Amino acid sequence: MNVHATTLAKAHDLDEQTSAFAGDVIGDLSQHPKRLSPKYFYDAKGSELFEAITRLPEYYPTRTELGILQERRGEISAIVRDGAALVEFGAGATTKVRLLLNGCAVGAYVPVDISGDFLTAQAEALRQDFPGLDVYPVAADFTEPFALPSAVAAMPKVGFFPGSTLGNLEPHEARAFLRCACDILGQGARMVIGVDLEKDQRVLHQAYNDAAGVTARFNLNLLDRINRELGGNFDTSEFRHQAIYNSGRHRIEMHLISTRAQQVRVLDRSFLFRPGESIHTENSYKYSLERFTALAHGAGWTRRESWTDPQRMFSVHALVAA
Ligand code: AVI
Repeated sequence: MNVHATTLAKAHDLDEQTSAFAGDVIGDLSQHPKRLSPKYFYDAKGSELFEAITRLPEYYPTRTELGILQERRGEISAIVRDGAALVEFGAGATTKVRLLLNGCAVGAYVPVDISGDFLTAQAEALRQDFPGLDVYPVAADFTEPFALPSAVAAMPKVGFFPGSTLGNLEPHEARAFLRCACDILGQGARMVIGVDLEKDQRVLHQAYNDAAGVTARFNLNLLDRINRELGGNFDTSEFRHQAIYNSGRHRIEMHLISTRAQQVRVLDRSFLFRPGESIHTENSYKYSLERFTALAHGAGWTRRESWTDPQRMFSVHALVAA
């Protein structure tokens, strides 16, 4: 816990997770420009809204990646050697990993996620559907170093990082994550990773500004979460969702824009907003095959194979630890 969070925990009698959230929110809203970390999108409501996003007609990444995993399952399964421990970084819905588990004879499945409750439920569902599969959940922040369970020590390792979650990390964080994954999985390890690609800006714009307003609700839920968990008093009707493509930086940026001058309280702090002032909530980086290859290479991985859909919207890569 940082100093800020420790002080808040004492003053407001918060548990460890809530005080870390409070410390980050207060620190980030004190920045110029203001920001909030996208890792806080995923409370129960936010996870539900994200699942709804993945089913939107405009949001192509999920169904396109699933299509590639299905279409290329023979080649992708060949990357996952028999008896390997499949380590999934950030365990979301189990749809994608089920595709791999169906096609491979893995030795064990190791889902790694910060949310212990979610992991337990997910592990239980997989044990039921794949009797005999050894599942060893690890409750950890996958962007930080963590230890693999000793039961998988002797198995070859294959990382799995679908969904282009890599794109939500800043490029230096993405490199650090890939380097850390390489160290954790060890020499000779392999990795299957999904990465969203650069494309027509109109397609990107629609994917993050859907007509039904689900992405807007997902973005605004962050303010609701601050109200719920930190006693904030954000009036969410006075903020609007904005997603724009920043072509120079190859990323979709999500913002919450204050529609008027206002003052908002979070715990015992007040924050002033100018009309039109933004809280920058998320970046979603889009890669070219070349830029992704260079990023992986700089983090100790060699790209062995890549698969895309016919429209080259999304990519799945097999990496080998150099
Ligand atoms: C989880 N992540 C890869 C999503 C993305 O596309 O960057 C999160 C998201 N944000 C808005 N829509 C979806």
